[in-house]
Amino acid sequence: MKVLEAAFVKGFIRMATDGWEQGWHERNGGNLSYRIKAEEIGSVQEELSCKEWQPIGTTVPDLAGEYFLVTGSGKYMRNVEIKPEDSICIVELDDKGERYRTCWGLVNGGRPTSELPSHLMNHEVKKKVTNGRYRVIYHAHTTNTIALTFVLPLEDEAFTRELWEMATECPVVFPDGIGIVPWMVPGGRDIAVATSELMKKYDVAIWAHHGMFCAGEDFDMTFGLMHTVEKSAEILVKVLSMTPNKRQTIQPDDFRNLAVDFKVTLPERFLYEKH
Ligand code: 2HA
Ligand code: ZN
Repeated sequence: MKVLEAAFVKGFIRMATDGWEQGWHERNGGNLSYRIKAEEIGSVQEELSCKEWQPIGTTVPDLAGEYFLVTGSGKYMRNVEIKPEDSICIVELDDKGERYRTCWGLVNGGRPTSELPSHLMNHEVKKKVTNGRYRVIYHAHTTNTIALTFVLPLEDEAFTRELWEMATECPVVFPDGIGIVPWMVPGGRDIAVATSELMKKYDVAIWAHHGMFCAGEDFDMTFGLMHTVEKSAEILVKVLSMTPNKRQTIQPDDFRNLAVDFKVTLPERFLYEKH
């Protein structure tokens, strides 16, 4: 099968377009990666031709030998649908998880996303803690979430609780909460380590004054998660634009009751009393 005919590639391209249409991907902002299943890579083997090995910039031994579909560095999310073979690529990792090589795509040259270390370290953590279930890592420049990083304390508890309060579905969609990475230089190993540390317990990590990372099982769940968090952030921005004080909101006991009916566990550290 041709790469562009494969269902996982079509799903990847649709998600890139959806993110662009949300306004989350100005210029070359944001990046997407998918950990390809063995049978999926087998189905497109005929079209793969691998270039020379390159250093990843970090080490991901638990991903040795795996293949990923990723967006290209400097490529625009808005172009993924119209010129996928120029905008995205399939990479293979070596047997130590130290190097990658491009096996399809980026026909006009280039490298995988500048955030490859963060993507791969997040994949490595998620593969482990979900027993291989999670396959998608998504980074976007979500406007309202970024805006909140200028006014809320940069603490997991504050972001989780404030975003849970903005829509009843939120604690059900991200019951484990949200982690916050303080401002750091993007693209390198340090921010990758900080983010992947948070991914051990959360599916969402916010990079202060930059954007968001989400992890999930498939394209629908990962896009839906980012969309839900960002929608909630949009509501909070609107509320804070009207008044610094909410007149009424969802209370800690309301969340506890919701948790029972929806069969989710909501950590008590997010249900603190406010004064
Ligand atoms: O340009 O979003 O974080 C891609 C990015 C870097
Ligand atoms: Zn970014």
